[in-house]
Amino acid sequence: MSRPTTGGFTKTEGWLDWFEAPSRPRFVLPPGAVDAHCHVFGPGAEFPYAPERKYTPCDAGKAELFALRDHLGFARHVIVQATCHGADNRALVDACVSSGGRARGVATVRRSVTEAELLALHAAGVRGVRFNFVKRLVDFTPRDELMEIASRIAPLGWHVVVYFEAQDLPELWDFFTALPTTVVVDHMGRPDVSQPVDGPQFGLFLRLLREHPTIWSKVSCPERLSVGGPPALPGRLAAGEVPYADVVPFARRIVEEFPDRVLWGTDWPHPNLKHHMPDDGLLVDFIPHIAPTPQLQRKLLVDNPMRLYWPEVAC
Ligand code: 0GY
Repeated sequence: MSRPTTGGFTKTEGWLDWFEAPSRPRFVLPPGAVDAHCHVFGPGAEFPYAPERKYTPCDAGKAELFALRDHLGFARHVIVQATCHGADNRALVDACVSSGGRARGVATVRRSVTEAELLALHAAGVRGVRFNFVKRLVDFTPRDELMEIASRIAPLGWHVVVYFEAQDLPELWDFFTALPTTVVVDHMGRPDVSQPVDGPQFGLFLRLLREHPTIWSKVSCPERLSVGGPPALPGRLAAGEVPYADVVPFARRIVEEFPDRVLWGTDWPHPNLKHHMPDDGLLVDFIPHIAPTPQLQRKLLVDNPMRLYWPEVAC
């Protein structure tokens, strides 16, 4: 079914809307689980998309996000500013404020942001900023501007979320390791999962985590990273089928070696997927394959995100 983008915005051609009726996961999430990476898009009529955006998504507002949270069984979520909203965080702030304390945010800000604006974002629930280095999504921002922003948000206790592609890690290494905050890497630094898990590309990312205990990783987005593609049948798994099996060794390696520095998220509403839209219920069923014990699941889904986003709440 088509959900046209509103507010005079037309979706990017070929845009895939989110999965209409996600299955109920077989994996039962631990109480208090956090979806630590999701987005809101607009709606464009209320929260216009940024002029500098590289794509125009379908509208995907807070009501649909909250419904998905409840359907999948999450207690809380972390809403990450998507590039289609640039540094206009109003949709994210509105969702956080409307969530009754169940959402935190990761914003995008420019060098021109004022102290009062940062404090207002904090009051709304923002706990981090996102620096995006994926060239198809953003124009280049000078590193000194990003470093200045990082030094200004550090006293608030915020962290920096970084999004980049694996081939760019060598060039970004010195910048990441100089950041004065905790650094959270989106989607495992986007490894090429057709390369060996013990190969040099993923090895470099593991080395980054080993040598820098302030760097964390989201073990998210198997649907984006998989070369093998989605499960054969929409909405259910065949007997013994592992969803996005080719991504499992990568994510599991990180979870097992760095259990206290990993986060997981749905990435709903899944921007820029060209070939298939994942069933979010099956994405949840990916979790026990990468975090095979209740202890690892609890760290990944509850303890770690709570420490980073809700430190004031005792788990
Ligand atoms: C993601 C991935 C993507 C997009 C964005 O902010 C964004 O536009 O993050 C992508 O296209 O790979 O995490 O949502």
